[in-house]
Amino acid sequence: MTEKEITEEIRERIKKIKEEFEEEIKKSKSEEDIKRAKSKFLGKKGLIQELFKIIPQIKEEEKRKEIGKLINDLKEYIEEKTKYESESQILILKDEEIPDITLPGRRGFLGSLHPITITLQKIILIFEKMGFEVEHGPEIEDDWHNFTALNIPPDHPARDMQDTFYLEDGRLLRTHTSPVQIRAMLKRKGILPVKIIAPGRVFRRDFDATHSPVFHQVEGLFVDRKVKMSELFGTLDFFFKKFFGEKTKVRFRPSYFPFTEPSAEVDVSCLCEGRDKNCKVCKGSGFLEVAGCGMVHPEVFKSVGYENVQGFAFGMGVERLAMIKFGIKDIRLLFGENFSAFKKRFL
Ligand code: 2NL
Repeated sequence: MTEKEITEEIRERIKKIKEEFEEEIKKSKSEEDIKRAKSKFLGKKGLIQELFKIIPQIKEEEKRKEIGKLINDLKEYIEEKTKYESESQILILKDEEIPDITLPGRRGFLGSLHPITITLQKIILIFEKMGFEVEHGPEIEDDWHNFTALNIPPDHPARDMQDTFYLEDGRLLRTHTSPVQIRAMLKRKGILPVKIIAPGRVFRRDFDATHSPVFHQVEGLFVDRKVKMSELFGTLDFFFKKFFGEKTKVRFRPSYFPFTEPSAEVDVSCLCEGRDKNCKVCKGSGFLEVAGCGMVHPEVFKSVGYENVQGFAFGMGVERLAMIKFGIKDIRLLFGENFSAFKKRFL
């Protein structure tokens, strides 16, 4: 063989080996396949090493350099390519893993607001339109803000361990949002009018079909130089007509709370309008109790240092309003783990 023939043959072999390598890579389906290809070509007894062994057969210096460079280039190419391929293995899917892109897409799940959130937002919006400001306060309270300032004496049953969650240090989880209003009056230092609502989470040791240990309340407070009880009645009448519908009748019954005098319970007319004597919602009475209210007790004003003022206050349970509005009979449906079943039925 002449020198020329030898170099031509080596060139041909380099080309073949490159083609063989490309074929091998194409067929590779796993990291293992690529490793095998790498050692076949780059290993100690690999095809590239075999090529290098031929070089001394070439006598001509120029040709030797040229062929050496060709083999080196191929070696570098195979090194780069196998490195790249094994790094991109993660993108190589087995046949059974290849997704069927002709399938129609799955419908996404839509989020929705919890009925308590919907109810709270509705209550807040109505009062905001009447000019009430929203106040928030701590859920962990002290005895003074939650009870004493509200004219609830130390021996009052509301303070009983059976009703209140106490912390080891004597503090407690607020049993109503009244302490928020006490704090708001203190913060305002007597600047009038005070026209606020306090929505929020409250806690009581009570759990059955109509009671949850964690529930929500909205309380309201209006304080000015002169405030009449008719303004209280008008405010709540307006609110419940907006909340349940303009046809709703609102009625007030005398009642008792330590923090208001006089005090009243608030009833709204049932959807059955009293015509269904067997109505399960109002039990045939035609009315549902939805709130408590009254004129702020002078002792409460004394606790916060307010003089020569009058005021009204009210409180309502958000879960109760939501249960009436959505027709939910068991409060546990609102907090249970099976909330999706609840949504299917009520939302
Ligand atoms: C109910 C009764 C009520 C109040 C809450 C209140 C707050 C202050 C002063 C006076 Cl700072 N009163 N709040 C008054 C009457 C009734 O709630 O049945 N709630 C669910």
